[in-house]
Amino acid sequence: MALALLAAACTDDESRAVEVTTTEYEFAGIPAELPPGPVTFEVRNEGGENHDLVLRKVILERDILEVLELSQVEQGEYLEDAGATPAIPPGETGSLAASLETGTYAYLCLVTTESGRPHAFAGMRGTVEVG
Ligand SMILES: [Cu+2]
Repeated sequence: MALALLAAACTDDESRAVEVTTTEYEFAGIPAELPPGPVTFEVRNEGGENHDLVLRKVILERDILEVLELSQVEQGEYLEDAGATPAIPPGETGSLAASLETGTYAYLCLVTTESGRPHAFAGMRGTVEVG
């Protein structure tokens, strides 16, 4: 126990790493549950189009696709920005560091298809329970 506490105290800047891959149009590797604390999502784009990983904390529950149809201001009532990777080109990687708090997080890809809709609508979305 003492050892565990010591280890925890010494790992302030050592964040949990989650390896994520993106393809058209899905994320792989993001668990349904994560413990609170620092985490780094290492995202490798194995698809043929750009992708990103956007993380938002859920403030008020509502279907993510409905929320995405709202204005930016209205979206803020439901989701709080928790970080994002840049758009990642095919074959490349990007990372997203966040400090998770207890609650629900939504993740999604906001790169748009030719029709102008974010990839989230094509399936690149999900939630993580933190606690
Ligand atoms: Cu995408």
